[in-house]
Amino acid sequence: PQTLKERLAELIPKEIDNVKAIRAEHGKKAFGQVTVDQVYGGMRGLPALLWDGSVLDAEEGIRFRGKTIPECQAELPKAPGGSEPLPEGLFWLLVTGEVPTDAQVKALSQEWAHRAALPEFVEEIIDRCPPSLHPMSQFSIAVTALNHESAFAKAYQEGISKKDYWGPVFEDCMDLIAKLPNIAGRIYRNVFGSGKLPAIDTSKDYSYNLANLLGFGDKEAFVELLRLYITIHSDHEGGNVSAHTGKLVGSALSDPFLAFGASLNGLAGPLHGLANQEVLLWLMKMKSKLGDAPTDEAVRGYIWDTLNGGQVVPGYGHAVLRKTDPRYTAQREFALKHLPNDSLFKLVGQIYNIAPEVLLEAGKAKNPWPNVDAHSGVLLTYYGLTQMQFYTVLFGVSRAFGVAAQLIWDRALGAPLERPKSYSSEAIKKMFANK
Ligand code: CMX
Repeated sequence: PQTLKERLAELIPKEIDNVKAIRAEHGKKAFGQVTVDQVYGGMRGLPALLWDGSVLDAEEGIRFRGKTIPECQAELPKAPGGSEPLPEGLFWLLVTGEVPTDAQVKALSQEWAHRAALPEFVEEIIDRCPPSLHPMSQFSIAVTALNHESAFAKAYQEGISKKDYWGPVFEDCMDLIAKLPNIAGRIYRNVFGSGKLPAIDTSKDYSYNLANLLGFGDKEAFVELLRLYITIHSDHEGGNVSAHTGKLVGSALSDPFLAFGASLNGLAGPLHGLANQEVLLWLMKMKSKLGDAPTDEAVRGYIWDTLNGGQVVPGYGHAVLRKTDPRYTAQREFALKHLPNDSLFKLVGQIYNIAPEVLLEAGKAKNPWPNVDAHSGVLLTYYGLTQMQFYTVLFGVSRAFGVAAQLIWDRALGAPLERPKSYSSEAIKKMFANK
């Protein structure tokens, strides 16, 4: 079958023409006003970035290349006997906008398996990290160190022409994604002490190998969960902290390892990816305080205590979304199918019925509904992956798919260095003094 790189080589000249035509026709048109509040307010709603893999609608949630999560579940290739989409197919979709064949997905699984080995010095770096260093810090260090092997950094030193950037960036992105399971598996086993890493099985798919490296290869339902998990966590348009950071750093022509290492440092923040760890900690504290089957009143009181303590309710709210996150819904449906009677799942469902009311009554959060992080930990816990400090690493493995797809396109389209304008408060005051 045609490889992803071959297909990409056909698509790039067409997309360059497409962008030229868009800019010729619309280049001088304005999206609208930029207000002073947006500059102080974390740039909410400011149109500022090009991102092709996915677009987020505030009401409906994410679409990957125009397809909703249920559409991806229906249309993307699956493992034999499986019912969740293979992330390999999602990556093909993010990069090309097209649904691949089973054979193309299989070839991608094999290619990633063949690229999966880590340089020895990266293994040693991970092994030297103290188990008390947060898994996300270890993850970021290891990914950054892969820059030693970057095809793009090497080609740049050798004077590669601008129009050819995308080739070695593509190679680096394929290596990046391929090597993440070995990094994640090694960190998990080092930190939580669960024995020696097995070898990658080149006949199996990416999610199986990741599950197996973590010690869960014999649990088919967990492998299915990872397929869904990676798919839904892969991409959430361009403005979120991890995606935007990767794009920004990549715009300096830092190679994909450096760019994605930076993404991971942003994902490690509690308002972003670390929220999945925070949700589980919060749930466990709630359980230990209120018992296994608390009343609605007790749960309501616990949520109020969180807010009154000046803390956020983790897993709720969103900077863009204004409805229940479809990534939450996809995980809820997985739980209804595979673990309907689990007590922690029931608690998550109970909170879903109560937290939005409380957040609305408190009156601050613009979105009282759950996001992706409100549900992921309970699924991982059910299958025995109970170490919540590791959860954001799995988010990071997934997020590489979306960031990598855009890094390839940015270099193919010759995206320039990012350099928005900043102002001091003094300058803002002066600028609007008599207006
Ligand atoms: N609990 C308590 N207060 C919340 C809240 C929540 N879940 N969500 C928003 N608020 C508060 C904000 O802290 C803010 O308070 P201040 O005015 O005192 O600063 C106010 O409501 C308005 O915020 P907003 O415009 O609704 O939300 P933002 O766009 O500023 O922030 C987010 C979005 C996600 C950081 C926020 O909703 C939050 O902190 N949620 C909890 C953490 C979380 O789940 N993060 C994961 C998001 C998904 C991901 O990236 O993985």
